[in-house]
Amino acid sequence: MQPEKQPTHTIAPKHAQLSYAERAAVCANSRARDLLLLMHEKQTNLALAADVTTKQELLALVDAVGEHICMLKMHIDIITDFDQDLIHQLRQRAKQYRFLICEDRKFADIGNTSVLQFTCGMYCIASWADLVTVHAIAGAGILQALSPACKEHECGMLLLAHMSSRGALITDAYTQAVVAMAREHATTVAGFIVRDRVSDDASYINCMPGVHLASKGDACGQQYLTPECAVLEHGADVIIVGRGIYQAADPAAMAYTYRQAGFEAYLTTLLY
Ligand code: S5P
Repeated sequence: MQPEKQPTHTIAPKHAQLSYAERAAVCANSRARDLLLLMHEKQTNLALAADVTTKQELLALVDAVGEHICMLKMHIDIITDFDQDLIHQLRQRAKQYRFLICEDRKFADIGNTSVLQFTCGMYCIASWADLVTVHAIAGAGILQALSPACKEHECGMLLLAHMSSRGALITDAYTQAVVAMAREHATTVAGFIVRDRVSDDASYINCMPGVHLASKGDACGQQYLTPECAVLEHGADVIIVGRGIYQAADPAAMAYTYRQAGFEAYLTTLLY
């Protein structure tokens, strides 16, 4: 099934933009380029937040929605029966369905420790992740340390510029400092995790979690936007959807619905 190609929205987007393909041509980071090209060719800006806790559930979910997503975002440390075969199977599926794998590790320690967390331990994230999430809270050192390690392992960093949860402590000044730090590491930063687009620099991908079609939030402070609102009003390039998809009665059909909503909203941004 392919999504409709013609936009159906009448809301004017806040952020007119270049197409994914045009942006891929100006990316300094190779993973950002890969992701934008894939989004363009596969016609999807949907990322799945696959927060399930067993290998079987994860692989079944990926088989159900793989054809609809551009990125699989995972928390590998919540899998109770993790083994190396899981990584092997996920990499196979990433090739088969064509998506990038983001390990949402949210590195936040001093640089030296973050590199050890990235390259060592039972998960050995550096050996399989295309993208990883990073908090810049520790200061410039975390990026100075992670950047060469990411380059060596051909992994792109997504910096947390905002958080979607109510009462998040991130201020505007913090966000601006994160964007400035990204400029120092243009070849290894693929983009940002945002609530509102933080940079009109076409080479960075603005990834937005906290997206749900039917809910406004959860009991623990999560806050949701609809896909249309995320893309048209908040400038998302990639919408990240978890429970909205994997808790649905039919995750594949729901992923298709989110995919259509997200991609049509993107097409609308190209009209302005
Ligand atoms: O600010 C954030 C950043 C992230 S990466 N807010 C988030 O919700 N996330 C992640 O997005 C979170 O860790 C989870 O994996 C996903 C949202 O899941 P959902 O079930 O609420 O859609």
